[in-house]
Amino acid sequence: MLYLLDYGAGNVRSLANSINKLGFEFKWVQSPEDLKKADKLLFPGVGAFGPAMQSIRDKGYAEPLKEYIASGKPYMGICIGLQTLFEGSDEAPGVEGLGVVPGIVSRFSAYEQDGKVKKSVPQMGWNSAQVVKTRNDGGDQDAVKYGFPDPASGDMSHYYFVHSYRAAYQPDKHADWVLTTTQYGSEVFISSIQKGNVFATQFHPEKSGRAGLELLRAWLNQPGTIDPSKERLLLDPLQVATPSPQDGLTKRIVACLDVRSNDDGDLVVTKGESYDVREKADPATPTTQQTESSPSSSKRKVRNLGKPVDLALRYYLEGADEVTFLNITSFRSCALQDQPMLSLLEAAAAKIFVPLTIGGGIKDSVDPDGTPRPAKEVADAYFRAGADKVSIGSEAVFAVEELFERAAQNGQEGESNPLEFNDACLTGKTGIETISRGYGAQAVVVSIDPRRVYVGEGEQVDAKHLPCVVEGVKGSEDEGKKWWYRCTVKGGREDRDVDVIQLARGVQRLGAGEVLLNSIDRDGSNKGFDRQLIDLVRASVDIPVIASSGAGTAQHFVDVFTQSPGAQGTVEAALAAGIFHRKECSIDEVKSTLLEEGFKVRREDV
Ligand code: 1PR
Repeated sequence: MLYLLDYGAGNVRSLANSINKLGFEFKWVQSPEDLKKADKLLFPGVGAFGPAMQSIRDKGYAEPLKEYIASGKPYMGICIGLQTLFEGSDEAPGVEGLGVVPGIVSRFSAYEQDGKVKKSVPQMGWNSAQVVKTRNDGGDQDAVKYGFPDPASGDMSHYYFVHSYRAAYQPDKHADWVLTTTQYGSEVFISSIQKGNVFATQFHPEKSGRAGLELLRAWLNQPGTIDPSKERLLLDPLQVATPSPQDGLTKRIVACLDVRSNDDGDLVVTKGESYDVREKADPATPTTQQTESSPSSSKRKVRNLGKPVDLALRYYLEGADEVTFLNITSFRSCALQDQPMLSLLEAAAAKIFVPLTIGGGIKDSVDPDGTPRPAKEVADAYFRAGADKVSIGSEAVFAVEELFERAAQNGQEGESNPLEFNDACLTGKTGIETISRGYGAQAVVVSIDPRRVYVGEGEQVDAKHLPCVVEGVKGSEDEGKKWWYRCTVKGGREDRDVDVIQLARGVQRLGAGEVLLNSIDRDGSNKGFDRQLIDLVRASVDIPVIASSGAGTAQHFVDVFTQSPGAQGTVEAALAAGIFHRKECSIDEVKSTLLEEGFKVRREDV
């Protein structure tokens, strides 16, 4: 019997879904005794090294786990399930790992080439894996193990990685453990290990589309104990440790579904222009400005672009690297009571094997019966339903406002960069902090809804927002204009006195792992992404940034992924909604154009 070890820290639903999809059955490990009963054991892990090891020890799993591994029966670890096999991790100094593989896991460096090149940490996205070892399994000399493509075939499969810590590849220590290596920036790390019955991947096969499912299928189908003496090295491990000029990380294309109830009460995918998701008013009806909250809005119908799960499945099959659902009216209700979004997510996670993000209403709330629901509890429900990341909008702005207030109280008023705020400014209680602690920074996205604030001739901008002021590019429609980017809450309905740089840095300081950068001005405009906004935020933080709002053509994706002169890097992902919903441009067309322009993208027949 196959057993799955859920130590209670992460989203194991997706793995369970993939196993079901492949036609296998499994049981959950409920007690240390179950580890003795298992014939095959899978240890998936998201989250952080410290809490994972702590939980394994508290539940009495550590020794039985080591005994199971020593028994020769098939064992597979995923992500933290790989890292815990090592002796320890810099993520949790002093916490002992299982010590099966020699070495200590450590953090990616955010800067390379003497600080000239910046790379985002965590590594989030699709990267390749180079097989460096294979097994002579009695005849088929070059059989490649565990579903990885044969290195000689030229097949470049991609797998989904999301991690800040990695086991750097050290040939003297790991030559007989390493199965594949992967390069991020100039760092070569172990992306999978295998020795005898032990197999583990740093990436998430359950989130890696067809390539990942093939890998899981191969492991699930393998007969039994493996004799390590029959394994042999295929390549020279020393050679593999030398970085190539470029890493294999692809640019991610994210399909976004804004979800809300329409006027008949059905949950639909909608799409707005500058966040107004209702049909345009009859031109005969005079209105001043059409906004979602304008008096005429309720008379206009909510645009209905389709059913959320159907549309999400279409995007998965068309090659989306990620799918994001945003519950855009969540501010009206309590998310935990909002069962339709939970069941929507459950249905999507059963069919879609790429990362799913859910946003809207991830905040501290109170049930109608008075039961308090901290943001972490709301997020727990979404992770259990199949989310890989949660996206926080309004609450992130409030949390950063409070962060600035505490910094001022703590004598840091002279310091304007939240990345420099000391630990005394943190309460550890905000949604970003609690969710990041429980699930890891990579599981926390902050969705920013900024709006341009134009500065008229002779007008002054508050000194704190001066770093955020930009001028229109010569020759563009903005030439001669000056503006800064103000953050909003409640889907653009309320302005706050926080700019995008303050917010992006503040949320990174609180523990967010990624920024989803929208633009109210560009939303639904088809004019292309707001490059100045994106460069401003990209240069302010070290975490990955997803560019969003305004995509109208495949060329717009090329533009946004092309580094601006003088910039240290560009975004790693771009999101679009309208063009995909209206079939004006397909995901495949975007990827073909990017490939033609020399960008790395993931392509596969799902
Ligand atoms: O504040 O934590 O409850 O989260 C609410 C979430 O809902 C936020 O992420 C916020 O961005 C989103 N939201 C709220 N109102 C709207 C709206 O449209 N009325 N949608 C809204 C934001 C922006 C993108 C859109 C891109 C790409 N939509 O999601 O998909 O702009 O569009 P395009 O490619 O068609 O230009 P909380």
